[in-house]
Amino acid sequence: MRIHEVTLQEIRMKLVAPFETSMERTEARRILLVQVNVDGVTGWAECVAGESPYYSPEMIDTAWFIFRDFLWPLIKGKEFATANDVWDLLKRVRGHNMAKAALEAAVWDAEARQKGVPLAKLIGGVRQEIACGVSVGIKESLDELAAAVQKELAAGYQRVKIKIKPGKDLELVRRLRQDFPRIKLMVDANSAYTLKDWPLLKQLEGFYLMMIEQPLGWDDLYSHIELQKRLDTPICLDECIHSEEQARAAIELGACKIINIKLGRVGGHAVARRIHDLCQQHGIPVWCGGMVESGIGRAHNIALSTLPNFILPGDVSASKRYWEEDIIDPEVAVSPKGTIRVPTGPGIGFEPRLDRIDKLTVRKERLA
Ligand code: OSB
Ligand code: MG
Repeated sequence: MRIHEVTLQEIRMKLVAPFETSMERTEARRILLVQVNVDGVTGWAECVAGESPYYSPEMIDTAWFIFRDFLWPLIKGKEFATANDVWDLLKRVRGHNMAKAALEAAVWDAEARQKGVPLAKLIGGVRQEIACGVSVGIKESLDELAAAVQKELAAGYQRVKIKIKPGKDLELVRRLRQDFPRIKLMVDANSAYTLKDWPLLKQLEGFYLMMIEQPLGWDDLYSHIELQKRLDTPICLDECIHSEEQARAAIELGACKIINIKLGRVGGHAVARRIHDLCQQHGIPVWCGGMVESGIGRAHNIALSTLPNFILPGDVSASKRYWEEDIIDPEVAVSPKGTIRVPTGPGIGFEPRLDRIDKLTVRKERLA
């Protein structure tokens, strides 16, 4: 296989409602889409880097720059046997996993399309449908939060994650447990606490949460090890797990009991699968995280979620939770039991709507 041409394009999409975390409030996304031409077959992926370097050091502009000036020259003109080999071709560049993942995942889509098989099958997936949860952002009031959760439960979602931050934590969870005593509930702090806050995090244990996601520093395994020793509730790591080596260290050192795998954060399907396998060998359940993706990123997340150890509901939810109109056909829909059916067509199994994508495009660059 050889990549003959790459197209980068930035689209702007307004969210149906603002999404607020301990890091920032987002009203519209700037999304980098990647199209590769692999031996005449087109593959698509989305770079999940955000508008700011607040979740990870990467953001859309660094991703675009690294992609064009460093990743593309490493792979341009190179022959490789499968998409699984792309990661190694890029290894001279350190970090920039979201940029690498976008390139790698687009090649996986092209390979699956070229072979006429669903991407889920090609990466070793085993499920026909995946279990869905939602990530609910920070709201103005407790009533507003409870109403938002009620709406998601009515739509069928199997578990609810809420975002928390200092000052907006215990009372949120207390209120939701009052209104919804039996739901699968978890919290995500996006690194808003330090180890000194452990007594407060300990108090959350009274509300039988499924897990507490990334409470402490984005790159601080040590503090999570110390915290997990003091908590019975499982810690789930997100930001900290950006490589197979970090995953191994986190598992062996007891920094977490669950891992959230995000394609972009770990650098693509090949590494995601290796982390998945490692977790499976150690009895660590995984689930697929989200990055407020358009349909193209969402489609890759659906494929990833079909691997056997994705046994907990992920943050992969319906297009209409985010967008008035998505950029794929069909849109991602969730059943009343909170599942998404895995498409059976070749590649990601959803067709990018080229006319709509072009209308939303604010910047486009061809690399050849
Ligand atoms: O921590 O999982 C996170 C969104 C942006 C950055 C980080 C996170 C999130 C989410 C949203 O929780 C998940 C989604 O619905 O796509
Ligand atoms: Mg998270």
